[in-house]
Amino acid sequence: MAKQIEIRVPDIGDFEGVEIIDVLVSAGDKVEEESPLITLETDKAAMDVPAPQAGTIKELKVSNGDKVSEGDVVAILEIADEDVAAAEEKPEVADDSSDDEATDDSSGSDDAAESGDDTGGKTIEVKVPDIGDFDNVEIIDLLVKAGDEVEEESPLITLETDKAAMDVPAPQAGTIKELKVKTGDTVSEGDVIALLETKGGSKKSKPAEEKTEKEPAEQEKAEAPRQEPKSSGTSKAAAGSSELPPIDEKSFTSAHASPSVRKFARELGVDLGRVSGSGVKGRITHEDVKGFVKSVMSSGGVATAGTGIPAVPSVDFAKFGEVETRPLSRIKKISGPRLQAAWLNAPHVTQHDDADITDLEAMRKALKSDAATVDAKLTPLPFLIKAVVHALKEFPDFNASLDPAGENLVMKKYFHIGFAVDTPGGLVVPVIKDADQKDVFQIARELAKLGEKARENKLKAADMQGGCFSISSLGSIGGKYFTPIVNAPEVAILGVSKASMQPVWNGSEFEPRLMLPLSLSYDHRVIDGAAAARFTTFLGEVLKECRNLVL
Ligand code: CAO
Repeated sequence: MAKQIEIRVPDIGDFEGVEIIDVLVSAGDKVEEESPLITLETDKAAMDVPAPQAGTIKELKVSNGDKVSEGDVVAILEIADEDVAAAEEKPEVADDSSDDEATDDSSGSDDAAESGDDTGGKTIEVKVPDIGDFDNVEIIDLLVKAGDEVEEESPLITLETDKAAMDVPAPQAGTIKELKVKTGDTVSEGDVIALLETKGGSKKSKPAEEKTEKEPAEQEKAEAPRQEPKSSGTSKAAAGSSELPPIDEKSFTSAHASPSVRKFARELGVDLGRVSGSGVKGRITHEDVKGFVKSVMSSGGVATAGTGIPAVPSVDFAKFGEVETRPLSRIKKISGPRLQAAWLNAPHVTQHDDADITDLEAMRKALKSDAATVDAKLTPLPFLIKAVVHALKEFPDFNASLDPAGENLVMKKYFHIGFAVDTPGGLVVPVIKDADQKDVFQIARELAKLGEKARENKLKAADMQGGCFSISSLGSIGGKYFTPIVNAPEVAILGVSKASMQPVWNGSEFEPRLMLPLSLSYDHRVIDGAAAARFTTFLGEVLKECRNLVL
């Protein structure tokens, strides 16, 4: 008889309340055993929760953005009669396959200690898979420790090349016996990173063994010809992908994406190297892949949607004089693609204006000693954050984001304001959460705390998430007006330059007033020019009045 089972979040290490960044199936979908169902993302890595058996999704219990922990139910799976029977027979199937494994042992695989006894406890070496042409790649994160239980495809370590970060997943489910590497080590293809004791009686021990020998990147390559959609053109995806640019294996391999996203991209024939990631740390999500296909299709099959732009010609600078090559900082490598994605996806316009902050400056100076007693440094920025919150309440479209399909505006009812911090490693944007519920002193203290963490490279992912609107203040440095890049998927950003005394006509004479240059960049898909001019005018009035900016 058909049976229904609950699919739960497996052991995901020490993580609690992990965000679901992708729901990969819908109710009614048929899934195979091990098909990825949802993608979770911690501040360290993304991981998929796979289907424990083949069946049909009866009900999804979670949606994008939900937070889950080990044991939480994510879906109800209905298993057909024949699959129930097959599942009950599984131990015998595994027994049968052990013979094959024993045979495989003699094939020269150095994946270790494979006795052919599938009662469990085989220890195999987990090696760095094919990572393209990269050698001596740095390990930036260890995601497991000795003793941890891991599922097949769980990420074990994160490597970072000069192009992207990528995870090395577990080739099979099991227990980490020993880690052979540590953060900061450099590794190349074939290096052993861990010893894994595989789970006994594995339901798919034979395929898993194959995977051990062919790590994911290599496997993807092996699958590529089969999945390249050029010839058949029968499925919708295949028909579309015949117009997509061909996959460049090197850039595909080095793209920052989870195994399920890689598989999905292969199926559609999408070159991940051309897709900009909107996930944490620039990770490419399923939505990014879909968005890429959509943009290519809607532009007549030519990859002109920002990701397929012609390359800048490469120049041998050494021909013209002495040069030195310096690697980009880690922050720049991560923020660069995000800035580029924002610049290319959002049609930017910048509205400039001046705000009269003469009275605000007098008030700020008067409050400075009060601020010092509560350990806060009162610069103009906390007042600007309060003023922006007023403007966002008046113009809610500025406190919104376009949904991935570009058809709806997601209106946010909270006021989390990001602020750009210039650090030795590059630009980061921590977020002041619930700025509407804090007074300027609290905001000033938080700005100082987050600014210090940023400069010491100690910001956590959570410190930089959830922003609705950003402010980039160059006021302490100098200059007048600039065109900040919208921190997409936010729809607007306020650039602030250095205030200076200006002669302002008051109707009868010129008066010296302290004027603050404002530059509001906005995503013209969401914000019209008139709305932007209203926003900056309103902001200017709030700053000039300045009465409501303390509490
Ligand atoms: N006009 C005139 N003076 C200003 C000012 C403005 N718009 N903004 C700040 N100042 C003054 C402050 O009042 C302070 O002077 P006092 O000590 O006399 O009061 C001085 O400049 C230094 O301020 P600060 O830099 O310590 O503090 P802040 O709140 O203005 O800025 C922070 C904090 C984190 C935003 C800043 O340190 C920073 O990193 N700015 C750069 C942001 C950036 O790089 N943006 C570009 C992004 S796009 O590449």
